[in-house]
Amino acid sequence: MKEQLAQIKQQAMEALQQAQTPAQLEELRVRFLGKKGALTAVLKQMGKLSPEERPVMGQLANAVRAEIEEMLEKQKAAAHAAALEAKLAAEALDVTIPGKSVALGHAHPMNQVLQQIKDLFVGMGYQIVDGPEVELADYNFTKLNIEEGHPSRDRSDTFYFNDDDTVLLRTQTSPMQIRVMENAKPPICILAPGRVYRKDEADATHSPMFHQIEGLVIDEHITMGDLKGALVTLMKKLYGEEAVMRFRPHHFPFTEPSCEMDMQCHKCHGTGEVDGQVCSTCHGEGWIELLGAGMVHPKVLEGCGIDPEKYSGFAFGMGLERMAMRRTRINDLRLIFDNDVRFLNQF
Ligand code: 2NM
Repeated sequence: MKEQLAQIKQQAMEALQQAQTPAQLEELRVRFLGKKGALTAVLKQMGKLSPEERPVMGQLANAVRAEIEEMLEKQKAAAHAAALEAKLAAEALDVTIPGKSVALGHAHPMNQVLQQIKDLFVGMGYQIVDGPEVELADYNFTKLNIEEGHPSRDRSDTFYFNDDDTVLLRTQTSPMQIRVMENAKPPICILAPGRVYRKDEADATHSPMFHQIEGLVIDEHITMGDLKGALVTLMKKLYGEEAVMRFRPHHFPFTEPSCEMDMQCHKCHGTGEVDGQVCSTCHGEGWIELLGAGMVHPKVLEGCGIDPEKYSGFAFGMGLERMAMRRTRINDLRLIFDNDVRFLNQF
């Protein structure tokens, strides 16, 4: 019996040493200490012992039970600690790992320039107007003093929708100005930005769709001096107070007189040369063409129901892509339309 108890103790200790989970430990408790367990089975044989041996074996059996129970508790605590340790390791939150950065977008260079120009003109009291891209030839050409047969009405230059050439994709935003002049009484002070369309093969400087901004001011006593003031103010805001401008005579059917405005090249300061080489910014011209403008033709005013004897006005137009290309210093128009974020992220 003494050997049996020693064997139970040894088996229990070995098994408990191996056990890892609370479930395994509970199974061992039942196997060794339970009602049908190994120790109980030995105690049931106590009756066969002599009265002298009984208390000795009883004491021994109790000691074995106490030792197994102690080991059981110790292993339970260890299993519990191990489980907690594993749980903590699995749920570990490393607060020192760098966060995931969220890429921030920004306005396209075209929209940056558009917003800047709109802000400037709104500050000078202009209203922004918006209108149809599908226009009547009447508004796109005739009312702008561009008669039938004029080369700019040619089918090779304009997207027409029908055979009689009466409906088209606007080639400029000026039809919007006609619409305003027909419907509003002076003073008129508007800015018309938007898409325009011309049949051009796409290359580094041409696109069949591009953007224009046109302005129009009509009131009593408006002169070429007002035109110069507004446009020089705009360009000095865009290019800096030190920018130098010049006006050259030009011709447009819808303005008389007409002019073009240039800015002195900021790279070669008008000389056309940098270090003995032809200036790459103005191609040796010394000047950079910025926009076209003029005093609205009396025939255009009259056609819109505005008395040219009482009112006069100036108008101007510029290409937005060219403004954006000057600002970003890129020389290929297609980069503006590609929308490659690796390119756009530079601006
Ligand atoms: C330009 C150049 C010069 C212009 C004229 C008009 C209108 F409708 F008042 F007659 N709108 N825009 C104009 C004048 C446009 O673009 C280069």
